[in-house]
Amino acid sequence: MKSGFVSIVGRPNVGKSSLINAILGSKVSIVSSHPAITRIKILGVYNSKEGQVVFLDTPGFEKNSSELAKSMVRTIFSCVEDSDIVLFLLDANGWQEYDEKILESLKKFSKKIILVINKTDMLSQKDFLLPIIENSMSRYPFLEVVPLSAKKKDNIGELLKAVFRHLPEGERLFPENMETNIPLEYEIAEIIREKIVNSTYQEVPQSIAVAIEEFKPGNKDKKMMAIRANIIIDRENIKKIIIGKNGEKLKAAGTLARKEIEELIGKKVFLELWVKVVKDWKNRPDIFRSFGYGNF
Ligand SMILES: Nc1nc2c(ncn2[C@@H]2O[C@H](COP(=O)(O)OP(=O)(O)OP(=O)(O)O)[C@@H](O)[C@H]2O)c(=O)[nH]1
Ligand SMILES: [Mg+2]
Repeated sequence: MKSGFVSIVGRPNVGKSSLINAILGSKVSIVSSHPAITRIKILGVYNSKEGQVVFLDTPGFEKNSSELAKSMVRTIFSCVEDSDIVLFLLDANGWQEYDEKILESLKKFSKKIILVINKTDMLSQKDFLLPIIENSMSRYPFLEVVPLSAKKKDNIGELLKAVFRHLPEGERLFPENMETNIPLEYEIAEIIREKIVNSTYQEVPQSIAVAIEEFKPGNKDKKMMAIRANIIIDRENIKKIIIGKNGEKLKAAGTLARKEIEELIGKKVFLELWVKVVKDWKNRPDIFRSFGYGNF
């Protein structure tokens, strides 16, 4: 039997969270068309008859110098350090300067790296992969190169085969029925954040955090769960972007979140959302750690 840790690393928006979800066949990590969304080291446990792979979804390397971004980089490096294999994600547009920089920063760990070229569904011809693969081989002694589409769940099986080829012998690291490491409260906060983030644009998504304030059985109906969450933003002028005209945007995002949380916990949910300004929260580790970012 084989087992080990496999971290998923790459620039923001390359599809890391989509990949861990595609591998597990269920959503453990939130996905957005906006960059720099993942803030938690997310663990996804994959079991098969060959063994157990513990995948680690990591934040994308954010390009700013906030304390949050620094903490995210520490999270990424600690995941890489703990890994038996690293999956380095590139997208089907090929190498960009920022991908090169990230790969450069990983070299000091001397890890076994599999190069994953994601978003192949965006290529009009598979031939376009060849120059990318050729151009990759001189950059690092990659164990293998696996093109795939996380979104279309295409070629995921080939990636798993490649991972098992290089994984060390070992016993299970986690119970077989454990899928992820995130406490339910944070999982709920992440679902809410995904819906809010996906209803905004430009630089707003990166300014949003979600904190669960209350999570308890409903007062009147004990079978219901009452959840009160604060949507934290770092400046006042974002408030109207999130809330929208007559509160419509927040209401729509809240409805989507409520439905997904109901599915997750198997109970009806009463969801109350409040928008709150916490100035400069991204530079206040005591605060963003309480949201779960950089923890676990
Ligand atoms: N066309 C296409 N889009 C994809 C694929 N995989 C991911 N995406 C899209 O790319 C965007 C980013 O996906 P994520 O999975 O959130 O990317 P990420 O690398 O986790 O991003 P950060 O957490 O911000 O670092 C989303 O809009 C996804 O739907 C793919 O295989 N094909
Ligand atoms: Mg992500």
